[in-house]
Amino acid sequence: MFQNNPICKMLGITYPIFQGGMAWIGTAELASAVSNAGGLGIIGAGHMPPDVLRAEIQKCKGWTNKPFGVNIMLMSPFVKEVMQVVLDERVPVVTTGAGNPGEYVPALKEIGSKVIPVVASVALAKRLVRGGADAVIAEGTESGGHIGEITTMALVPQVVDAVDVPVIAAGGIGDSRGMAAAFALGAKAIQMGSRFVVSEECIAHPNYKEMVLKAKDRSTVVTGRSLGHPARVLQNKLSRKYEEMEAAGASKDELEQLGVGSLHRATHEGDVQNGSVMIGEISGMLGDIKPVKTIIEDIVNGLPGAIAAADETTK
Ligand code: TUI
Repeated sequence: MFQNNPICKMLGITYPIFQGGMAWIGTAELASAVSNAGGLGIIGAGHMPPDVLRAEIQKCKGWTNKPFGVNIMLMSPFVKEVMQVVLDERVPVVTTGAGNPGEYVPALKEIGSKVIPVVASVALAKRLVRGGADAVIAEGTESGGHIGEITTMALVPQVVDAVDVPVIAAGGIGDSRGMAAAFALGAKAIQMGSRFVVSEECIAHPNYKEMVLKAKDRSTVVTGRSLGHPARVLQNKLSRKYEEMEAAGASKDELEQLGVGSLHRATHEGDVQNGSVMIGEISGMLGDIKPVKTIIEDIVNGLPGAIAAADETTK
């Protein structure tokens, strides 16, 4: 299986499954587990200062001999410095999110890193591929955290038609059915974040994982639209306070202030009422905490059945 898959061949991985590079919880523990299980583990740099990222990369190198990646969050105040760290450390795969990484692509390609930006539109996908991106991750609005406007179902085939590099589908994918659907839309690989949050290896606080396990299909809301950076989170005390303040005409500064430190409060302190519990719309179908290896094996082993079930419908 996957011997001819262009993403597996390009990156030297066994399964075309990326782990989304999540801020605070996409640590070396999770990334090395995903890479050791045959997928692509990705360290989420988030707002990490450069020395913290370097230590995380070195831990990951110590725990796996397989390829892994770093996700650079382009809204980070340390973006230039963390970019230098991934160059120094010769990280094999660099993904980016929350912006346009165009100016950094040449330097990364120069040292032989594969550059795979997350895009939420056809226009940015085309621009980045012209600028040398090796593949693109088309991420739908079903995802957790910072999101674009278009659904995975509508975005992936439009990006596939617009570029001549492999497309990785992200957003709303959490099992074999989602993977089969992504392949049907023309994607060559998938990226999952939420499914890996509820893994044994993910260091998220137990309260965070428990709230995700209890979530239903309509448990997420999107905050931050008026600030220009919408984020999908589980509805809680903080999201309700945010909505109230927004409706009452609070200033951008006051709204921004609510978000400061809120992700860490949920992921590390376990305060899932006053913190941001970022998660995707599939959280309603996540019912158990499993080892990363089991998550990946279950999805891969279920794939032929999911494809056969789709085929059955055509008879
Ligand atoms: O980046 C993500 N998800 C994230 S980042 C994050 S940390 C954060 N903290 C505070 C505020 C905001 C974020 C939590 N979750 N996903 C990848 C992603 N990228 N989704 C959407 C985009 C995107 C949006 C616009 C990519 C490019 C883009 O382009 C803008 C442009 O310049 O054209």
